[in-house]
Amino acid sequence: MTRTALLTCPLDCPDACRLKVTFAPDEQGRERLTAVTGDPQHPYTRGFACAKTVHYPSRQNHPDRPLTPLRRMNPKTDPVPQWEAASWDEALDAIAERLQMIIEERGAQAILPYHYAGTMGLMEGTHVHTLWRALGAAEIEETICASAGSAAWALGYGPRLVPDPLDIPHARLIVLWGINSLSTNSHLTPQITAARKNGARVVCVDPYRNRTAAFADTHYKLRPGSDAALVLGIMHQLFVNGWTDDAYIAELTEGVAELRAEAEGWDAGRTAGATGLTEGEVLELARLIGTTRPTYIRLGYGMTRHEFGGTGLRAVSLLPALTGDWRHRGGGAALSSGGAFALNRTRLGGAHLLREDVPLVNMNCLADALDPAAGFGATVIYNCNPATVAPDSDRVRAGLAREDLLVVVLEQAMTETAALADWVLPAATFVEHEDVFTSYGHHWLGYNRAELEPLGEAKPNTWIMQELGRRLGVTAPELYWTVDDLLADLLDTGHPHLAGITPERLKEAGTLRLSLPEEWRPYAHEVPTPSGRVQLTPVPRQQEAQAALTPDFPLRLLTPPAHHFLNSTYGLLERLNRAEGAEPSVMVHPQDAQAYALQGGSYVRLISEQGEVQRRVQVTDAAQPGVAVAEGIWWGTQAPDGKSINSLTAQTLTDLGGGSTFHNTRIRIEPLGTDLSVDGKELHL
Ligand SMILES: Nc1nc2c(c(=O)[nH]1)N[C@H]1C(S)=C(S)[C@@H](COP(=O)(O)OP(=O)(O)OC[C@H]3O[C@@H](n4cnc5c(=O)[nH]c(N)nc54)[C@H](O)[C@@H]3O)O[C@H]1N2
Ligand SMILES: Nc1nc2c(c(=O)[nH]1)N[C@H]1C(S)=C(S)[C@@H](COP(=O)(O)OP(=O)(O)OC[C@H]3O[C@@H](n4cnc5c(=O)[nH]c(N)nc54)[C@H](O)[C@@H]3O)O[C@H]1N2
Ligand SMILES: [Mo]
Repeated sequence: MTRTALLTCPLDCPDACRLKVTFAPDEQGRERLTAVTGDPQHPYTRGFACAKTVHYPSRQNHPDRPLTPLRRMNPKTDPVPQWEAASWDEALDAIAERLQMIIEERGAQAILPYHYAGTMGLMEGTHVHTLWRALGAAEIEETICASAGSAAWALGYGPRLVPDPLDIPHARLIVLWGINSLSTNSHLTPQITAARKNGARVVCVDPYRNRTAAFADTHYKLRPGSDAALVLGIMHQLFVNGWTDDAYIAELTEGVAELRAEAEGWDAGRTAGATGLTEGEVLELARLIGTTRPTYIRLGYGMTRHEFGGTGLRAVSLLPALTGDWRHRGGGAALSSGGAFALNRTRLGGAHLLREDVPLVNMNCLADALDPAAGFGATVIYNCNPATVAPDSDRVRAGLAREDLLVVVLEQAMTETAALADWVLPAATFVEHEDVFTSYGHHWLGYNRAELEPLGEAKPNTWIMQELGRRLGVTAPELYWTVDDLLADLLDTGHPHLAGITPERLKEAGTLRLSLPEEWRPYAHEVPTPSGRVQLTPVPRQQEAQAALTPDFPLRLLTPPAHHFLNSTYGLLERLNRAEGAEPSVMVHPQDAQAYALQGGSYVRLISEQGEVQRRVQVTDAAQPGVAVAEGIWWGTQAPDGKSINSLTAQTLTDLGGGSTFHNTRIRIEPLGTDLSVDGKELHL
């Protein structure tokens, strides 16, 4: 007998889809997850799951999925790990004993928890941190993705709010700015398509021709890191041509005189010079934005991944404050809807237990933190795959391989991080545990019940932390909360966005829209900043990367996500690897191919200050001269040289929010010549 259930997708994506999942018995009569699609009733998911998550059953039932605690038996520097299965008691006792020893000898701050958003569940993704705050462990700053964008948005607008995504069909101009939304926010596409049917124009601002640029009516292929210049050039035209909404500016903004003065210097000629666009393109985009109401701008966190990426995003975000688009249905700008979920987060993840004296570690600087000099004795990693996704990953891996560092990894997959663990603890998946979900792309809260018994001996993260906590004598009651306890606390705010949303109703419905006003127009009449106005100052200025291109490193490398993976999740599935092109590659423009003697289809060396990888080269005008693009955080195991693209990236932080700079790397590319084998492995030329 098959049965279906509706569950929110737990993955780190703005869509937070309502999925329809199917279970059916296998030959042993054991119920398995067999199919995933979208809930046709959900107004935003609209019945389809993305190209990746339809394959979730293959990852759920993957033969390599860890299903029992595993103890590493050979040195972590040996390339092929040997594991011995252990019981939960053996594993938890041994880990707790070692943690206790570290606490006694060096204090709990010598323990480094490391986590990100492998699951977005508020229980298994966030509340699970309670153990570390209760112990007084080091605190990891979750900066790998959204912190530059959040800090940039906060400067202008306060909390991150977005127009109702179901209003997008009312927009007449849609600008996809630094977001590859057809891949990374695919449930926006039906909204864009509906707007297009209503006559909207769709344009894309991106340094290379990605899927979204190909779909758009016009692609503005700007030089990476030049967004502030382009925005100032557009603002120049808005002011000069009187395309500003002066009533909005007068009522709800502060600092327009300074902004106007800065924009004055950015005529079309200077803007073209700085952005690599033509003067005609600058004037055309300015005219479109200046004269089309409503204009909807969708911004991606991706564009912030440069040294001055915070300022770049902030510049774009201020455009609707000059055009007044916030007041038009379907107009405005969108980065994240996270600010609309006005939950009580005071005890979420044991936030109230966090001590001020614990060391703060920026997660982008894990390579440094794992250096023996940093003094950590243990790291516990969950909801994250840093050996593949963190910058400067050769050094991250070397750190994880240290014999004197206890590495515990809670995982659903045998990732490259898990392969470097002393202990792998099998984690339950979203169909196997209960949880609560917000979204950063829409306005629905989600509740998932546990639909399936965990496979093997897998357990939810929280169970594992609770068992460690008991062994370490932690008494904080929040550590032992159930989802019901957490949910009651989260909803206990009295905030109007949660009016009428009770735990009972949410659990019954599974998905509930926030109680937003009928016509939801953020920043249209009220701005939740201390001044009550959009802050146009400090005025965004175009700044050039410190890591300037040089004759040694003449190319900028962008490393955006793949269409068929979710960060590194799904990178283990053969089928999705094939769909993505079977192996990672790098795109270079024909001019660069000629300049550096690179032959399409051949293998090349990509060399940065951090490291080197080998990839097959694609010569294509999808890239622009001087900019190479390597899509996808592939597992190193799929690469010709066994290495992740993050062997090349650096720990450099953004100007705002201490964020990551994955699109900032400077490299050179050399032909591989006749050296056809790497570490004894034949390359297929
Ligand atoms: N299929 C798929 N979907 C995903 C993910 C995935 O891995 N795969 N990851 C999820 C996660 S965690 C996130 S954070 C989001 C990320 O999704 P996006 O926000 O779309 O992020 P990126 O693809 O990194 O960057 C978007 C675009 O920014 C461009 N870009 C780079 N530098 C600049 C610049 O200086 N200016 C401008 N204007 N553009 C620039 C890149 O070329 C890229 O096309 O997607 C989520 N959704
Ligand atoms: N070069 C380059 N690097 C990047 C990026 C880029 O664009 N370019 N993007 C960056 C961005 S935006 C992000 S957000 C990060 C993402 O980096 P990560 O947060 O590491 O995301 P994933 O690679 O999806 O890995 C998440 C892991 O969590 C595990 N997981 C999922 N659910 C659970 C659970 O319930 N319990 C446990 N214990 N584990 C679970 C999954 O199996 C998976 O291995 O990568 C960053 N790295
Ligand atoms: Mo992300």
